[in-house]
Amino acid sequence: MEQSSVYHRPTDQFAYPYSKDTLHIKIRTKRSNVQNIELIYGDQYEWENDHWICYTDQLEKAGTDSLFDYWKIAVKPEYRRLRYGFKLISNEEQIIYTEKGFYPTQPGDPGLYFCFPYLHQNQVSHPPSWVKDTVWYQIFPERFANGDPTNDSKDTKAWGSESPTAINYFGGDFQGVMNHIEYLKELGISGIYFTPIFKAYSNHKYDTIDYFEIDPQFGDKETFRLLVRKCHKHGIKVMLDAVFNHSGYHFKPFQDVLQNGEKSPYKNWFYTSDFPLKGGERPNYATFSFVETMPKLNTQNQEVKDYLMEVGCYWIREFDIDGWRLDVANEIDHQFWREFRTKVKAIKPDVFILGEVWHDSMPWLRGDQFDSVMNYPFLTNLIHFFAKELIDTRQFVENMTTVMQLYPDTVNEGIFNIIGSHDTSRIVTECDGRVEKVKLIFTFLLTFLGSPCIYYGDEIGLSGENDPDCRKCMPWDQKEWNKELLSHVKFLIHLRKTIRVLANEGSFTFLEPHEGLSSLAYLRKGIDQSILVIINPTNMQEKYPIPLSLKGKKISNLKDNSEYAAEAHHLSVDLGPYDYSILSF
Ligand code: ARE
Ligand code: CA
Repeated sequence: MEQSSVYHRPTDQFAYPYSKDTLHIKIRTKRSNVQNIELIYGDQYEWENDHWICYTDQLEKAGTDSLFDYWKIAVKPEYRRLRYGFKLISNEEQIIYTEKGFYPTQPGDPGLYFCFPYLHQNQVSHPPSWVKDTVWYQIFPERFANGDPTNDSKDTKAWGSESPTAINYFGGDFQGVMNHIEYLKELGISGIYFTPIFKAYSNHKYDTIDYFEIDPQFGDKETFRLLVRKCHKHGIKVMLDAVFNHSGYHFKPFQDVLQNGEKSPYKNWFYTSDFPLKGGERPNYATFSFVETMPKLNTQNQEVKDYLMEVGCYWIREFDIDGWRLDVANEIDHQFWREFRTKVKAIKPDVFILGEVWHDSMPWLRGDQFDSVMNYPFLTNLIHFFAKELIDTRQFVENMTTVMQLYPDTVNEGIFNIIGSHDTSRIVTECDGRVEKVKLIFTFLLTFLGSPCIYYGDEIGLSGENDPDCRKCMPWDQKEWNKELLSHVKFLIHLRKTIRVLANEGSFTFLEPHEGLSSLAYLRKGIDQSILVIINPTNMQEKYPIPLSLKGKKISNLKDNSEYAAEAHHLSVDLGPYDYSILSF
């Protein structure tokens, strides 16, 4: 047995409260090296005649990636306290793994074992319950629809008349969103994530001038209030973009430091050392990236904290927004986010806190800071597999398992899955215009765990290279739409909203890919319904033998509502090129 690959720590994704009385315990072993694992557990204070009372239970294999097998068990400690260890069983040996090391036989001292000291109610952390039922739609307000030409800036271009650049404007605004609420309703989305809407200098608004004012190009506070009310009336949640890592160049406190240098009362609002401030390639003050017009805010400064906390509370309190997406969230200190969570949750307990972090986000997902993160590693795998065909099905399953195993199940239930954003090239462009691939990517997105988000225009096949080309005007001339893709997306959203198993009331398991076949299959299992999704990512026909015993089950293919009872034990499904099946039984 390869002991050096065995890994567990009683924290993060390896040990966490799942509910008020249940703990999840996970452990990782070298792939295919251990055949079986039993949990040895008990209460360290429970003894009988000098003998520690402990129990054993079987762990299940939760997934496999290219390096490891992941094992999991849910356990309900009777007294909310847990001491535990693992009995690792391979063909040739079995060994006991405890916090203090490996033992040939089960030690009798609970002090040697791992410890989950006490399962407190306030340690149980799930994203707000509505998030797992939400299908999000990301809107870049400048480019969705121009509903009010009176607020257009002077050099606004005709809608879609030219390619987007870092500096041109097309007049998108809140009225434009309201004019198309029926479109959004019909699409079936139930949450909108707006990129920044506060008064700012650029067309992307990530360079804030005033955190308490709406940008006049989008409308005013009354229009925004109307927009939120209209969204809520249609069952659509509203999430805004909090740009707290940095301000814009014209933000008054920064302007004051520019003018008054050392004498400015705001000099500690930013990371400055020498004066006067100097911009250029490498400004003498901290910035986002090296962008001189985005001075980094000192979020450890109490005045900055007070100011930004009030921003976070104000838009919830006064406009009833439902969530915050946190820009460059990973570059702001954890203490700030802990205080931010406490303050905004005090105003609206089920407000959604979504961090923009492109990498392993466990340090922010312990229940004390973010509810969720934008799942860019998810997107990377989809592009490598479906779009670029760089990896085969087995590798995709393994890479996606690696991503899923980064986090506790409680996080995965609400993780913000994306197939594109305003910071990435469009999914149809990543697929070189192959809409049949885009359809499969949407199929995966909308039948996977988590809270899916559609970047505006992806549903009608809008193209675009990376920023700024991925921010084209939404075409409202339906002749420019790929209507077949649109109806496919609508169908999937409808499925997700009507089948509880898909909206995270079901578990998720990848099925072992068949040797010689490319089809991808995964199972969403609920209490009284299972959904088996099978996707053929190739341009060849495939007959996929379902490796489940379905004898006697009534099966319906939700794609075409065909029904059949499984006579034989095993069923095979015929898949055309770039085809899929969604079987319910
Ligand atoms: C402009 C240019 C870009 C250029 C950028 C950096 O258009 O081509 O790359 O400057 O110099 C906003 C605007 C952008 C603008 C930017 C700076 O929307 O158009 O870009 O301001 O003026 C990293 C950060 C992540 C950040 C991205 C952009 O980790 O937080 O970079 N995303 C947020 C917003 C952006 C916004 C800003 C930050 C600034 O979503 O829209 O940009 O407020 C890898 C790394 C990631 C990296 C990612 C993208 O995957 O792992 O960390 O994200 O690449 O570069
Ligand atoms: Ca306008």
